[in-house]
Amino acid sequence: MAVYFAAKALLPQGWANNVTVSVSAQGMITAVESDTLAADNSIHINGFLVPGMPNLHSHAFQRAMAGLTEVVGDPADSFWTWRDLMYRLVDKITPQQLETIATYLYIEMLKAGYTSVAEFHYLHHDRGGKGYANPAELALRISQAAKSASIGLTLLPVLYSYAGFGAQPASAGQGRFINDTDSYLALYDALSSELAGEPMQRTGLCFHSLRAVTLEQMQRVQEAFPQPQPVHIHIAEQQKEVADCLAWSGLRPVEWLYRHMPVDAQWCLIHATHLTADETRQIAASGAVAGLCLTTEANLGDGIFPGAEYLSQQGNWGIGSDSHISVSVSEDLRWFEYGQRLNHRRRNLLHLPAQPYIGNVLYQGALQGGRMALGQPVGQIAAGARADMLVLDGRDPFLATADDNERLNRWIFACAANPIKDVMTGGRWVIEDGQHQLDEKTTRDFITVMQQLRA
Ligand code: NGQ
Ligand code: ZN
Repeated sequence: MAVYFAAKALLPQGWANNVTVSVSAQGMITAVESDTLAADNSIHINGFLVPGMPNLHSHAFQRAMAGLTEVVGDPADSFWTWRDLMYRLVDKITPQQLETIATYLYIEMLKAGYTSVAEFHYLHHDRGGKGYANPAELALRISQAAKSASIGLTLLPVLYSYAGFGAQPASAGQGRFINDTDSYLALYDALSSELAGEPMQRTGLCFHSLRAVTLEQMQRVQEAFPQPQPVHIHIAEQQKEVADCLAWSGLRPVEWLYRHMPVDAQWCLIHATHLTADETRQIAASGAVAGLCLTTEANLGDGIFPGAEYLSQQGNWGIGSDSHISVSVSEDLRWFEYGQRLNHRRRNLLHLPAQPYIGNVLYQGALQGGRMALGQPVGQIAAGARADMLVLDGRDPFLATADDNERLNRWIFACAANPIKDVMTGGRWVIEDGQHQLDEKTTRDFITVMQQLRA
């Protein structure tokens, strides 16, 4: 049991003063009180205490190619030509390389403010597309990487069977992803038991996209695991996907999904970029989380989620770093607002009736949606939540001179240097003064892997 005292802490209702946070030996917050005096045994937090952010969408291996595809290949470069390059990387990665990349990335995430991550994991088989002796080999590498880094994990093994709407046969580049429903259910079962002993890890259900599965498959998976748990799916990211879905079914992807599946607050709809006004309303009303990956969506030229409209309908949302072209809570949040500004040619669009400060809306909104999407007690400094917390540098000039309403705006919109000094997950300090214990070794290993993959 440890007791922390922070002169300023961000609680669910906003900034509070002189906050005492009690943390159990199991790393859970047992009590939070504001306007307290520091007790003799309390540990003083030197800076501003905020909840760590859940990262609701990650494909860890893609970190290895970040920044390598910003060069014209085809004059019609697009999401789809980027995907061809991504498949070339997929073709090479070994289990050990995957673990190294993920460990390095997860440490980067901690330093950037993410204290838990939902890994949308579809790399299942060996390089020839054959199963490993242990079908969970690669998924367990992800689990091990999260454990080494000490980041919370919601592991989402992905059901991926087809290349396009109407059960089109998978392409050669997709061989490592493919399961049928039975092999998927077996994998899910095996992983859920493996992770049962990990206090900071759990599994969730996941369909790659409506392109990759059939309705019958989705129904069978949901029937096999009826207990409430996260369900993630990529949807309506690209206009071509919307057009193909219309051609196949006469419905747009989000329309199709809501027509056929019981989408509720357990669901996380990744991207959901291309929406009609009705679809936007439907997602908001269902309580599902829109999983926004702002920097990846910008990088891939996807389009802009109707954020202002969605927030005016109290829709749930959170952020993911997805392809990891950027790993930064503040940058992803900033781009949510900036995309809206560029789209509407106005300013200050992501506000709520009782909250005019954009940074407050962004940070608190992403915490809440992230908690839902990960299905873990995270994203809050509150009794019952896991002690996943960040300390922002009190000496940063922008933060030091901000009042309570301005502090998150200063961080998200103004700080050039990363002000995150210390990071706690599950009650343990894992980043201290910007450093992780594994920094040296993991950096060395990551450089080696990137050299190997480029050779
Ligand atoms: C993915 N990534 O699964 O990694 C996808 C690209 C696809 C994003 N959508 C592949 N950002 O959608 O087919
Ligand atoms: Zn994705």
